[in-house]
Amino acid sequence: MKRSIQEIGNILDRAAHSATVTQQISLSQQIDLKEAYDIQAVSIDHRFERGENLSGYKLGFTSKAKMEQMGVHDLIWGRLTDKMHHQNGGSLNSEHFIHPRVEPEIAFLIGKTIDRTLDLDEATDYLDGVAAALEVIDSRYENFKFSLEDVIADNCSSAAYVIGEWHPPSTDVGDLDINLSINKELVQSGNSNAILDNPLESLVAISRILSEQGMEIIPGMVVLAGAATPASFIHPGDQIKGTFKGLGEVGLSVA
Ligand code: OOG
Ligand code: MG
Repeated sequence: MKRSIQEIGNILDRAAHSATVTQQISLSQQIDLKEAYDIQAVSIDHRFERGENLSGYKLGFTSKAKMEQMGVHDLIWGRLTDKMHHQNGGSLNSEHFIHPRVEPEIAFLIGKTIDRTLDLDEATDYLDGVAAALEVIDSRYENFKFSLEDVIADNCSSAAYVIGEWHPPSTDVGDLDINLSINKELVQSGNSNAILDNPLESLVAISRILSEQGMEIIPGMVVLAGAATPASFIHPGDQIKGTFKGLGEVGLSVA
């Protein structure tokens, strides 16, 4: 039976809110990219109704490492809310997640409204800061498996994020070595240039995607550029640390 955009959005929000898996949409129904983003918007509206606020945007599959890990090969974008934001060094309650994974990211703090496609050489003019970040992703689908449309509808697996100390916008975010450790064991290592050859290209990409739809990114919002390495599963008791050359450390524990 074909379900409506509204119904699928409701199902995905319920899965996220109750931390229970749901079946991939694409196993029972074809949806196109536009419908997938419409479903994402419906599911996020439920978060807004519960009092969460839009805190920014994230990009996904901006590195080959991520595309290959998940078998999805197109850039995707999703919405972040204030409830997803956790303090640096803070703790994540594992009961609110299904099968969470962590990945290292670069975060941008927006300083000036972005309402058009930026050029790469002006991107930093729109920033108030750059920082090391960790993103926790938690697909609402069984076995963390999805098609491109499935993952977009599921708000790109967005679940939580942590941001390290902000650095001036002029700080070079290219060619930074990144290490991710769990319980002091190195689990992923990479370089920030794995993100579209330059993480600032993620900001250019989201400026184009959103402005073409008449959407703005406003001061105070955060943009996550996408992971530079594959993601690693996390479990209760884990101590997670991301170390970014030039940007410092960012950490999180799992309770
Ligand atoms: C989708 C989210 C991808 C990234 O940084 O590439 C993403 C997923 O892998 O579940 O956040
Ligand atoms: Mg990510």
